[in-house]
Amino acid sequence: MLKLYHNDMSSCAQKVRFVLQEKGVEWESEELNLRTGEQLKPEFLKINPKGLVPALEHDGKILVESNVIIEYLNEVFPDPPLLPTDPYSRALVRGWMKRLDDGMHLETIVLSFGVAFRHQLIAALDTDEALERHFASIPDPYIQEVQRQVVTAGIASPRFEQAIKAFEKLLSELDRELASHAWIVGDDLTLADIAYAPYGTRLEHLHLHGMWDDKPNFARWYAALKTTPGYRAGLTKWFNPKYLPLMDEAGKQAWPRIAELIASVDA
Ligand SMILES: N[C@@H](CCC(=O)N[C@@H](CS)C(=O)NCC(=O)O)C(=O)O
Repeated sequence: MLKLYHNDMSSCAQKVRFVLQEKGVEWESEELNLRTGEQLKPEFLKINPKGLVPALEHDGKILVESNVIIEYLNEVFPDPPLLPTDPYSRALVRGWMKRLDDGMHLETIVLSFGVAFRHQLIAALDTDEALERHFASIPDPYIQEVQRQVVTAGIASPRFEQAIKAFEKLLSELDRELASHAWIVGDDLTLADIAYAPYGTRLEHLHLHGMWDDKPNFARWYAALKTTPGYRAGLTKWFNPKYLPLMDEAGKQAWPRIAELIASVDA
């Protein structure tokens, strides 16, 4: 039995649902409301002490970390294969996935909070003390600090600028890579494409799709990804209409400043 602890809009959960769909396996859904802090309740902290989704339970065994989970699923359910056959290409897929864990996921948190989620937090926690209690409740001290900076200063935060620049460089690199093949590592869909799908999506939801106006290969890749059954079932089906207009509106307002930041990047 497979049970996924997840959340509708969580980027890390999106990639796991994408793989589950590609593999055609049945799974049980245990959705957590991250806004009300269900991920920090003692019963979930027993499953993932970091208080983060996704977590996968397979026949009583627990796994956390989305990239670990999708590799596991690819091994346990080999069809269709989502890793290339030759070792060098497999290593390239893992290299791309590692970059997400090495920083790009954190940069996504910076963008999401800096553009949009900060407005909801500030509205819900309307005193400095309430906001500080929220920051202090975040288990990971690094994420705590990042949230303090971008929730307080938004897109004017130097930390926000750093995140935009990191994304601009990443998208430029992906655009160059995708000039010579259909998917990130070669001509077949792999875990690398699936792992990056949620990040293109988050940028689009934050009204930052202008970031690939000058990146035709990335634009083509992202459009193709969105037509796959895995994307439709793992991402589109779960998009929460309560958040999308807020994210889009906040992004629209932030875009002129973001476009200026992008123009200053030497990618
Ligand atoms: N490296 C982890 C990151 C997991 C993570 O950051 N999950 C976010 C959703 S994408 C979460 O649970 N956030 C809860 C919170 O912010 O309290 C993974 O890849 O699974």
